[in-house]
Amino acid sequence: MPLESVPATATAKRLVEVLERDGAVIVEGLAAPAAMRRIGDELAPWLTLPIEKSPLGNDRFKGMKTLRTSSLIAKSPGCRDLATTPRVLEVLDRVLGPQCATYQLSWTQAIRIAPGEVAQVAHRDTNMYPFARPGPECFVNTIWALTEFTKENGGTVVYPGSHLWSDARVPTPDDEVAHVEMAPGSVVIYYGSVFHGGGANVTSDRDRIGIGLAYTLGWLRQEENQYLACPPEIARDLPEALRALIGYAGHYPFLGWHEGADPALHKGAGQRRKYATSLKGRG
Ligand SMILES: O=C(O)CCC(=O)C(=O)O
Ligand SMILES: [Fe+2]
Repeated sequence: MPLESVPATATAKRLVEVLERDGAVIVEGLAAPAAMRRIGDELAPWLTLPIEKSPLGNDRFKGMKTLRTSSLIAKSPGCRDLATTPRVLEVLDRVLGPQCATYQLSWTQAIRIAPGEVAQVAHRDTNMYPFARPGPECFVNTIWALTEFTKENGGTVVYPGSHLWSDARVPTPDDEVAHVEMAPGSVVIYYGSVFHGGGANVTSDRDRIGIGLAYTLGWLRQEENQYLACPPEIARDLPEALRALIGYAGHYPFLGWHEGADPALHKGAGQRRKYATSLKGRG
């Protein structure tokens, strides 16, 4: 079964409607092919390494024929633009916004699945947090197509609707799966609570490369250590909104301070956003 694909003109409200139903949605052509080519060039020193040189592709979960390179905000100015794509931020405002005052980048990773790779084990990215499911969303992932994604070359596998499953339920061969098929510049947005995984690459000669940028609530620990991935020497020159998204900012009321002050607020610049709602009593 295909996952619903919507055009880049679709509103954030529409995207969230599909996300609430399926846990995932494809947005076609949200980035220009030229922007993706630029990212490919910027990341070429890492992406063109032989698979065996990947520091991360060395177990069954990360893949034996999968090359992963992280720290994308530091490595690729083009990825900075992807991370702050307005339509994606509008979706995050709606999905993560109610659970936090501000959300943040969680992990960044280019994932190259080479021919012969087997399917990654289906999982929920939210399993790293001890929240009961189903429940309020705390994690949203985006994977942008740098190459074409097909069922054959390892397009992400998603179990539509599985974000609504209870903690006890895991995928079985009887469950319906969707294969993410999309052109370079398109993006699949999915909830961290939806079961998914990288697909098997059964081609003989076509790598699949995706740019993964994930987001989480501002008061949860980020998956990738963003302060090591993008140290102050680099972060200092980034646009303020991006710097705050990485985590160089406080979260209401006083999380993440440095020398007693919110690192993102200049003297007299006012207060950071407060919680919109309280989670107390919600489950
Ligand atoms: O590469 C993909 O399509 C998905 C990767 C993934 O889900 C993960 O590494 O957590
Ligand atoms: Fe995942």
